[in-house]
Amino acid sequence: MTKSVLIIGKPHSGKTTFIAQLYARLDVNNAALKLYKSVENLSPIIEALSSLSKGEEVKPTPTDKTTGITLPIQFGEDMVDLFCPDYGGEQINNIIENREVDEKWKESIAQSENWMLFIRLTNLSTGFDLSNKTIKPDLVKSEPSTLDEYVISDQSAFIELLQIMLYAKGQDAHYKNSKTKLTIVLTCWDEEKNGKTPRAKLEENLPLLLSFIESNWTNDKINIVGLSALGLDLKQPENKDLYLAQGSESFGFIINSRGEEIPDITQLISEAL
Ligand SMILES: Nc1nc2c(ncn2[C@@H]2O[C@H](COP(=O)(O)OP(=O)(O)OP(=O)(O)O)[C@@H](O)[C@H]2O)c(=O)[nH]1
Ligand SMILES: [Mg+2]
Repeated sequence: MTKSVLIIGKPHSGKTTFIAQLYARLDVNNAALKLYKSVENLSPIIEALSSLSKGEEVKPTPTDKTTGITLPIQFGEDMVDLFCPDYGGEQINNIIENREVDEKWKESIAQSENWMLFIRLTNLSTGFDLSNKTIKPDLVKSEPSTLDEYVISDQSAFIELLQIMLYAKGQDAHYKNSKTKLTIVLTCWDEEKNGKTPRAKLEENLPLLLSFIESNWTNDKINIVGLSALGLDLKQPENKDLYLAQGSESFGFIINSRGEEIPDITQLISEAL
């Protein structure tokens, strides 16, 4: 059986890091999910794997690059060939800006019944918000072009994106989506400092998005989780040493919907399928 998990994420949201760490973990055979044979083509993530093995951060994926790897996973009784696409996150910004999906994206959207939306809360742009701006009188008198250029907030952008994707999928807007499972993944969870559940975090930071999701998906098809694919911040030299000593596959965790920490990132895939 072939399945595709469509990872959707803006630039810098942690897509490539997750895919590389997922493979590293599966490869050492120390996780809930297992590979039933070896991966045929590792070239799309070889650079990321090499960086992580040296305790270094992975490099951004160029915008025009679309790759992905197929992971042959033993999932209970089934053998699932799981395709995880990887691409430059700027492609997501282009979809939102141009309000259209190209043929490649149409195909990916059509083929996948499992979407994972990666959101890095510490990296969100809030856009122009009159309620938290002090506008100086001389600025109001000046030409409109000198005011901030209007850009939509990330919250509105995510809602637009999901609407565009649902349309591309052919979802009837009169009904809640009960076919395509949506996992909201709050990435870089090690940067979050309090013990709230992922849903509470989403509600605090992106309440409109949460409301949109809950109005457009049936409850059994939504899951909101936290992910730290690295487990810690590799910008800290002492963490780099830990990676060198123990191997990148020893790190990373997810936070399930109940707020419990699970030290096995492969379980994100079990939850998303
Ligand atoms: N602290 C922390 N940093 C992370 C984690 N995952 C990724 N990062 C960092 O976030 C940055 C972006 O990660 P990438 O995996 O390149 O993100 P991406 O979504 O593939 O980005 P593009 O390729 O530009 O679309 C890198 O500097 C990573 O080291 C994590 O779990 N914790
Ligand atoms: Mg990338």
